[in-house]
Amino acid sequence: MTNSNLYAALRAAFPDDLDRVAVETDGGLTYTWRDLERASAMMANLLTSLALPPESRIAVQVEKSVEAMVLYLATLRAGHVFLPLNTAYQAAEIEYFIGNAEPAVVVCTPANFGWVSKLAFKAGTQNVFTLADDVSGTLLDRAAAHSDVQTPVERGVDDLAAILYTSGTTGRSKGAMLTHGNLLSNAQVLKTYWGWRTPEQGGDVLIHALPVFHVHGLFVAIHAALINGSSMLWLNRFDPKAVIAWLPRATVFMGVPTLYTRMLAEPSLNRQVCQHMRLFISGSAPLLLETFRTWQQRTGHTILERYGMSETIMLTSNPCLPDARHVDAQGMPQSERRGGTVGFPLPGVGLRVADEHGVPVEAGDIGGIQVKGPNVFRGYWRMPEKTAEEFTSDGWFKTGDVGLVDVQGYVTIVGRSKDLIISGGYNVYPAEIEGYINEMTGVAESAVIGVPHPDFGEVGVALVIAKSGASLDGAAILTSLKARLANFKIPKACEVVSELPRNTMGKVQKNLLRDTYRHTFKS
Ligand code: MLC
Ligand code: AMP
Repeated sequence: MTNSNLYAALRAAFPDDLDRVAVETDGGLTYTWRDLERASAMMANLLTSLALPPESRIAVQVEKSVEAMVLYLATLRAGHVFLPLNTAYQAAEIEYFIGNAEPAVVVCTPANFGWVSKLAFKAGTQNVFTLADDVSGTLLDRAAAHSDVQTPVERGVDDLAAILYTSGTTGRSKGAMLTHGNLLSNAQVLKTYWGWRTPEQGGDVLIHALPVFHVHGLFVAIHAALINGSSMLWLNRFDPKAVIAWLPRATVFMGVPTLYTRMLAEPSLNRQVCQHMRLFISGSAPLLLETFRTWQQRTGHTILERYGMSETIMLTSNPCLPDARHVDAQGMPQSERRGGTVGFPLPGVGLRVADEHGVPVEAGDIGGIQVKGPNVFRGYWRMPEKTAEEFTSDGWFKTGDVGLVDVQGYVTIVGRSKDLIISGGYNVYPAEIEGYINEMTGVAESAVIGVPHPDFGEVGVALVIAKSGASLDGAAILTSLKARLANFKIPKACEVVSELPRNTMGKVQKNLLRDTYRHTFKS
């Protein structure tokens, strides 16, 4: 039997010369391919020494660092399940994730050790380590005592590799279970589709500026670099000036639209600094046509937009060659990268658009996007009913995105059937925020809507009705939310109103509210 452990496939792509630099950080650190191999072996051996049952969850809430990536690789090697958590999550959010996932190991920042370890021990976790973003912490201290040689544990394609929590439109967050096969198949498809150049072909160099606790930074970016033996220029925090300064040494950049708008605000972004670049990739949120065009004019590059989600990794992508003047190896003209679209379904990914009865619609007609393929997740962690609800009877996953496929096959996303705000590439579920607001003293009801925002693309605005006789203050509501929820979930404005528009069924008409408040942050 061949070992389908994802790490084995990534490792097989490392360059022959392991002493070459694999990662260089903006903090001045360099890591060779040998460093990645040895450090992840030591951490994997530490995990193995804990004698955990197979597929134990390793929950990780740490600041971005190369060591955090190494911990991910070590978890794969040891055959356990990586469970990354956004550093913005606060105690109530973390308590839920730990209680739901029952991790065998929790890794947190030294600063959070006090409260995180208390929650973890209460939930039955026996091992809590710390990891800081300055190459320190008990995880590294303990790993240092272990051998730097390790053979990746045998895993099959259907074995779990990671759980990513994604909030539900109703109820609590759901853990999307991704397998070694899901992750590897997607990485292999993107390797070819995006034309990654092997080290022998001159190699690609990726600027890694995204967080490493979501699909984009953790899977798409890291897998792409490792499975191509490509080196990374690594920033622990996105900084537009630092990215621009690195462009002349790089060939590929991946970002959410906010990163592109922030870079466009820098006068130092011009054609010359982008000359060496091969590919600018955008995803996780809609890229405005205005950004797409302005980027083209300023840099001479056409951003490649793609579409994916936690449950499926990458689904569609615009073509690798930027315009129709290019021909393929058979001399056939290529399709161009088309702004406002997310391109074509990736090879192996089935994508169809269905009406409200689940019947596939004609090309050009709008409906719900459904997908199928080796990239589609195994289900939601311990939620078989939720899993069943999200799949059609013939096995298609309902993405909750609304869109169309045109006659040429381009996919366009026009909206979402799920009540979701995507802010700077992070998902915010209004139902969760409304739940917190509704519990506050004096609140009768609330509605949270997404409105356009020049920096984050979309942000939340809360509209709150007071109970009769109560007096409420929007700013105080936001302050109270800040103490309890991750900062990116906090609405950017809160208004106390006397009523909310409703339809005949009594349901709040959020579309009308979105219309009323659409100019709150944009003229
Ligand atoms: C920070 N803030 C946000 C926010 N990020 N508010 C709304 N949305 C966000 N995304 C808050 C801060 O807490 C702060 O509030 C205020 O906004 C200003 O913060 P900032 O200093 O400007 O933010 P910064 O730290 O620079 O972060 C912005 C960012 C970050 C864009 C760099 O949000 C980011 O890295 N986004 C990428 C998300 C991502 O990787 N998504 C991929 C998901 S995977 P205060 O009150 O504290 O001042 C996926 C699948 C797929 O979707 O297809 O890829
Ligand atoms: P997440 O659950 O965080 O993985 O977010 C996935 C969601 O992000 C998708 O269901 C889409 O709604 C959205 N998304 C990802 N990429 C794009 C894109 N290029 N354009 C529009 N929406 C996107």
